[in-house]
Amino acid sequence: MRPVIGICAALERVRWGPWEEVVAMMPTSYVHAVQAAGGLALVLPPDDAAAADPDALIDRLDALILAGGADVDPAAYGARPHPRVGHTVPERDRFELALAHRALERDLPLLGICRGMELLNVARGGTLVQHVPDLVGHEEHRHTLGQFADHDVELEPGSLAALAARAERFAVKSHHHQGVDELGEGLEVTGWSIPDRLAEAVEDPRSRFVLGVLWHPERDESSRFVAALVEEARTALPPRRS
Ligand SMILES: [Mn+2]
Repeated sequence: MRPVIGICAALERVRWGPWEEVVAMMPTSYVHAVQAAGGLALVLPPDDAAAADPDALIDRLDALILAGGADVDPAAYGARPHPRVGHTVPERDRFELALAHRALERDLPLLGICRGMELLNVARGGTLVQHVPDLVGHEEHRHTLGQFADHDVELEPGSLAALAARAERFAVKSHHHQGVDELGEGLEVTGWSIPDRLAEAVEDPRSRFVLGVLWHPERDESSRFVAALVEEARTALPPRRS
């Protein structure tokens, strides 16, 4: 049986062919990374009924990916918007936060990528740096629209992040606007950008597999992060309601 990996869709206004409308979408890089690892990718559009009753959806999943995209609404962590905060999608925030809360309670394997790592931190009560250049003084985590900035990361030896990567220092594809400010409850920082030491990986050592990375492993065929999630989903028993 292929483990079912839910991937939370983005909601964006998109133009293609003769059409322009709001689309629930997911780059195929995420889908292909799941499929290449032997998982069945299920793209999940925001759904207020599922946000109100996340079990109905989580019962059908073996793991969850919180994907990249728009900035999380600062209201979600009690902050006022920074002048440089990007556009936000409250319907997506509502859905993903509800799903993340319940997935964490049920110890469903969870991988947060970029925005997804930020959302994981907010789901655990943490806050975000709304404009990373304020913190590091440069634009090297997102220097060009539509292109990745490459920087190295260093991972804590023995952490889930390092075990998933099978490496402790390597180059990553970075394109993020925000980062972790106050760390969420139960999370530990296990990865840092080089040389500016921004928190780039967080995990919950008390969970089966709860990991967030600020870079884009799904866009890197040599990366093992998505495969590690699929392997965990395949080997473990389905998570139980309680
Ligand atoms: Mn970065």
